[in-house]
Amino acid sequence: MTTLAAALLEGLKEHGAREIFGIPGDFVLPFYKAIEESRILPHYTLSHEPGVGFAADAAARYHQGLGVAVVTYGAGAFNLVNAVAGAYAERSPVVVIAGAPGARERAGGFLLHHQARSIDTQLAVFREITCDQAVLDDPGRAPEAIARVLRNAREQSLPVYIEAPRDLVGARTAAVPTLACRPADPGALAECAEEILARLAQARAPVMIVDVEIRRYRIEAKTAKLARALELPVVTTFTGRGLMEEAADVLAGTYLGAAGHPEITRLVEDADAMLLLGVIVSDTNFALSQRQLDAQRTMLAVGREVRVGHHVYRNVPIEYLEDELVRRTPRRNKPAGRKRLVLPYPRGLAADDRPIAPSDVAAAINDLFDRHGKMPMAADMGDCLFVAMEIDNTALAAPGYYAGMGFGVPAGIGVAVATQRRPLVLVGDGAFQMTGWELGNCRRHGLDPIVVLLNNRSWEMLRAFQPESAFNDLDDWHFAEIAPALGGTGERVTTRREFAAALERAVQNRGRFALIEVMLPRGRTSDTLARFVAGFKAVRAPAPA
Ligand code: TPP
Repeated sequence: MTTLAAALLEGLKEHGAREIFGIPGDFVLPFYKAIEESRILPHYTLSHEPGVGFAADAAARYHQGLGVAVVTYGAGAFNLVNAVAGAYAERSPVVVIAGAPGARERAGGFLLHHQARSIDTQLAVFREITCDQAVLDDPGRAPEAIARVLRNAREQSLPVYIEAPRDLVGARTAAVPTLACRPADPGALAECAEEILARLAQARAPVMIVDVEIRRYRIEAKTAKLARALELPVVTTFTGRGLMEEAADVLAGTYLGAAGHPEITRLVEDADAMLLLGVIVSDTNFALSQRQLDAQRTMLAVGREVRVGHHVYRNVPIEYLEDELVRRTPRRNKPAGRKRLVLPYPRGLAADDRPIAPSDVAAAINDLFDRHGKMPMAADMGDCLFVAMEIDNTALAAPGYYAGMGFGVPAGIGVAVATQRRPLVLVGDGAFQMTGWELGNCRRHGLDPIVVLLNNRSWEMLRAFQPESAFNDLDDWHFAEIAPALGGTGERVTTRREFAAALERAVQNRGRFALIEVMLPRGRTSDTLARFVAGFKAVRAPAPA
């Protein structure tokens, strides 16, 4: 026998959690005490629950286990909703553990502080954005409920919700069993693989498109092996940017439709068979296509389901499908030797006294990575995410589909904790206004991210869509000056020479976060965002009468 709190913590660890992010409150204080005193998992408190959620999400994306966010009832949990919605949208398995009133309080007749409508409104809200929920109000049944919920988080790669009433965290209970993920239905698997291979054999110009699930299920290497076996060129989606960093021999680049490199766009749009693995079929990934994703040429594996044309195969997890496809593909003696696409990412930035343009940021970072090796990256929403598309394909956590601002800095903290490496964060000034303060927690936690803040004093991405609106003008907050007070170093740079030098200094200077505030003119975006906006406007333009 153990306590409910210890059983939950051990269960989390067994199912792949490596750390906890959170903010305590009275309804979760007893559980927080157990977190601290048991030392089962390390914990990191941050300043605001959205940051907690983003950090847990990014950590899950990087270490491919479970992210954990622990918050108090109501005020804490509701503050986490947006981050968990984003994790759901982008299939990141974040475990939300929320404190809750105890049984006596529930029946006491008072409205309870932090309560919104009914006591269970919180549970109802999280039902919408998690794939399974457990309320631990019965210590006898709790281990089984925890096991089911954690298995589902792993199996579906989606967030789950666990509510821990504060009067029961010390109750005696048994250990949480570890339930294995359910395997594929063998009949469906065989038929599905056969149909896919038959279609690929007929195809003149097939392509493989990969997205977030292949990282969530730790199958990037397996996917590369499949691409080699099938001799398929591979592209990532926008949300999948940074995948298969280690498989440069098969990965051509990122498909951005009208905004992307024309050769990659042709590879996808001229394809007569597309094998989409773990792909979120969203507007950010496909709206700029000149051609519909018609069922005729599409084979899509996502969410343990495979659609081939109009056929749907249920209970076929993607990793089983990939193994089966490799198993059924005869090995050729001599690979066909397809010509590899080598895309020209900008580099070799002139360190002169000209003002910095957004795309110069990408060139300077490519140069930095050439000199010192790549760093794991996190990016926010805004032009910074399009700048990231101009950096060599590098592991990246970013909200490419949900597109919520405020992700970048706390995600960088999550990446630093998950990888134990120094991350590079890209963020705009609007997004930094939302969650940049979380940098103040780096010193306490021994983290030293490099943050490149693109300050155009503007919600520039919105201006790009609607240039006539003055409300997109922001003030100049002089962020670099705030950095020392938060425990880091700050530099404001305006020329390309200053920026290159500041990046180099940041790399040399370990032990505290480095904030480089890159001053950019309003009205100027990266080349990739400019193409994205133009493509988007063209798609939305009314058809000629
Ligand atoms: N609120 C949230 C949480 N997420 C959003 N995506 C938006 C609002 C709408 N939005 C999209 S881009 C953007 C806004 C407000 C402006 C981003 O500004 P900034 O971070 O400075 O980056 P920039 O566009 O200037 O590159």
